[in-house]
Amino acid sequence: MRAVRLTAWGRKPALAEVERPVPRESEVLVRVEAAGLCHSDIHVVDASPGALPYKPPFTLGHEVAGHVAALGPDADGPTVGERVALYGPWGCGACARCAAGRDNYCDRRDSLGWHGVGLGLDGGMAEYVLVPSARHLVPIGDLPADQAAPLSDAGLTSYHAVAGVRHALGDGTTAAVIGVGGLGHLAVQILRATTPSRVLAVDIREEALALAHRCGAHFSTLLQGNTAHTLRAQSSNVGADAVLDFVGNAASLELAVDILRPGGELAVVGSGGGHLTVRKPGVLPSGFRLSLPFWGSRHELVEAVALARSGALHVDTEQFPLSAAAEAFARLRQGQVRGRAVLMPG
Ligand code: FEH
Ligand code: ZN
Ligand code: ZN
Repeated sequence: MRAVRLTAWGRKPALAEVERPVPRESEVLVRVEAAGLCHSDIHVVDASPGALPYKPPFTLGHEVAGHVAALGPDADGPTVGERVALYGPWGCGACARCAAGRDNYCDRRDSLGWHGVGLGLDGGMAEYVLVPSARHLVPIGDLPADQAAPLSDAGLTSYHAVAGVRHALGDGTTAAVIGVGGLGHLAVQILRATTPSRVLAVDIREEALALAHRCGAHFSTLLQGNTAHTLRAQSSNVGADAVLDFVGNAASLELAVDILRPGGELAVVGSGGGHLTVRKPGVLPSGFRLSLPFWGSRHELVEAVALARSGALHVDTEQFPLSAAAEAFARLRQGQVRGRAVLMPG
């Protein structure tokens, strides 16, 4: 079968012919219908030797949807032909967090040598992917594959970030989303669908503001010198009850703490290299809580899929055949992808 492989650190990912895996024991073989590209894939491809615990070669792709092609003799649950999204942050499978479907916070995450499917283990940018257990599969029904695949990371990560601050988002509250890209445009929709909050959106690109508007944001603005003042005015002059920062650089974090209401929630999702200094007394809003959400739980993926099937969550995607993987990576690197780039192995 064809697969997009990272063969060694420092090499470009390349399409190669590898053997189609055979499921053993509780494993499940999934025929891939779609695999999304994520900025984390660029970080993986660009990593210097030793920076990540992974050992190439392996197949990339951690946002995956398809249908069950074959089952190992001990696999139970899905049937051949059933359409599924892959829950991607595979943990050790044995700790309390994994047992609760929260592999994203596996107690052994740091000693595994991988971070999930396509992240140190063979992933879904291929015709088939081998899944170690049926517990990593979430039924998607007739959801189009280009929609389902990005839900498994972009959708799930956004859903998890919103879920972590939802307790602060009752009637009459305001939520701010900084960065309306592959994840942020989903967060706007998830906030609209699951909270009564007024949703504000910020980005540095005009076209992202148009996307925020299409996704249901009540107000959107470019990041400029007076943006904090503008956003405060849009939140009854008290500040936002929750800020979701999908950028995480110095400018976005500065804006986040400027617009956060005392006692509010700040979720930093983006890994843009910014930092916050915690000091009391200091300039940070009193009583605020900070979260650093990573990916999400299996149950949250079930909920994100349900939202998408109800029509409340739509992913902007650009589709590429598997043979155009190099072009898709290049476009992602140049910031030229609209929404999420998705490989369709066909
Ligand atoms: C995966 C592994 C390591 C860092 C970040 C990621 C994300 O793409 C998952 O949300
Ligand atoms: Zn990712
Ligand atoms: Zn675990």
